[in-house]
Amino acid sequence: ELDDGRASDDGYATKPLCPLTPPNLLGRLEFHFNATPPTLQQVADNNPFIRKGGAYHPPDCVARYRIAFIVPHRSRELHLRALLWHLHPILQRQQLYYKIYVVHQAGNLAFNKAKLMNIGYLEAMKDDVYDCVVFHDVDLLPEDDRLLYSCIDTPKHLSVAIDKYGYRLPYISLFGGVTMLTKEQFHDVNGYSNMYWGWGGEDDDMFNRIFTRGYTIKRPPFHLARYKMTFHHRDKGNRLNLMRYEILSHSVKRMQEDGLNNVKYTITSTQENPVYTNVTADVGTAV
Ligand code: UD2
Ligand code: MN
Repeated sequence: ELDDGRASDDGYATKPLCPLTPPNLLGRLEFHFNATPPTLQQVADNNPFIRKGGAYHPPDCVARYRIAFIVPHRSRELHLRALLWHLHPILQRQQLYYKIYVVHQAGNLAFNKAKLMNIGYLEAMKDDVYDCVVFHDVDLLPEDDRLLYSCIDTPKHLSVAIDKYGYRLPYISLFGGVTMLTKEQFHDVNGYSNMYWGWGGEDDDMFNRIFTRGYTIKRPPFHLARYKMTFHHRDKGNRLNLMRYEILSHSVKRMQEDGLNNVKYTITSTQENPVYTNVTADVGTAV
């Protein structure tokens, strides 16, 4: 541990900066998962250079970014195994300094994805020093490793073309799925709203926050920003939120007091597993 809280100095004094274009990318990836994706043990065996808790620091160069991956999660174990199996090799080829935090909602009451993302961010920042954060749906698998998980000067929407939506962007202000912000940008918008219980609205709320703060969203080109969504039905405990438009209509007025600065939760457990860190949180219930 270094003075500034970094988990590793990753050879800053002796190694060159990693190249802008990683040298060992494969391009378009052919894959499909059957009913049983690889086990966590198989993921670990397939990724011998992953550190405890699902972290990686490129051995030969200094990564340009330090990235916390936040995956909101509850009872999608098979999706999680597929994601970890698929994502770890890509991120290593991209020469990123990263760690994967799976934020698991305790109990079986209404799901609050946005709150889990705020919690994951705050807990990750206690764990190490990061430049930016990726929020990643557990069921989205990138189809091309030239789609770089690199942070840029504006918030970035990565899941532009998803198979489930016919590889088209459903609407122009969509900011769900896989997104990426710098630490500064995320603080500037006060993180996500904590008020969305059940399915929907929290991503559009984030779009409003970003827009209000004067950012424009960047999207990588369609032929690279492709994802497969693992098949699923709507989860139990994540019913369509019928209040979402009502809450959304006040999103900008609320943003200074609803977000990162007022998120209330209790951490039930934090576990550094071999290929990911699991943070289980009690997020409470709608009041
Ligand atoms: C869309 C958005 C998603 C989110 C959601 C509305 C895209 C591509 N995705 O996803 O980002 O805004 O609509 O809330 O635009 N989850 C669990 N367990 C649960 C419920 C949810 O793990 O019981 C997590 C998991 O990471 C999942 C994510 O929440 O991928 C989004 O839920 P979804 O997959 O049911 O919703 P979907 O596909 O409509
Ligand atoms: Mn989904």
